[in-house]
Amino acid sequence: RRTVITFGTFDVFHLGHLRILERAAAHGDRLVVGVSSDALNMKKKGRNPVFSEAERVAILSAMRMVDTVFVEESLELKRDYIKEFGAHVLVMGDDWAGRFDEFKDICDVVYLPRTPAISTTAIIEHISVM
Ligand code: C2G
Repeated sequence: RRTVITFGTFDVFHLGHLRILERAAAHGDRLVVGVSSDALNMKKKGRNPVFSEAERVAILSAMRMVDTVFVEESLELKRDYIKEFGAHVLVMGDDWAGRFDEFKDICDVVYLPRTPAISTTAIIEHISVM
């Protein structure tokens, strides 16, 4: 059984998120998703997410291709999370290309192309000018 792990905020869940989860799931038999905590998101992006971590966890947990969801508290814990969940492959969008190559000693590391022209920021801007 091959376990895939991926990470993200998944705020204002959109088609780009759906597509990367589908493609990540296709790399194995079990998909584990680390969802950024509200505090980690504030650190990464300097703003509160639209949806709280509890809401984002609930949405991801309901996805049929997602088997396990946990809250990612820190970017520095990635190696521990990979080991804890026994992941054979780490999948991320290519906005993170090269950034997680240090984990190639314990699992495969795959970067997938992002879905073009869709982002949480663009959605927020679109709604704010309506
Ligand atoms: N994504 C995508 N296409 C888009 C938008 C996002 O494929 N149009 C992918 C990203 O590449 C990422 C995942 O969806 O793999 C989640 O995106 P974000 O919520 O923006 O994740 P991020 O905040 O970058 O968190 O430990 C790493 C992180 O916590 C990543």
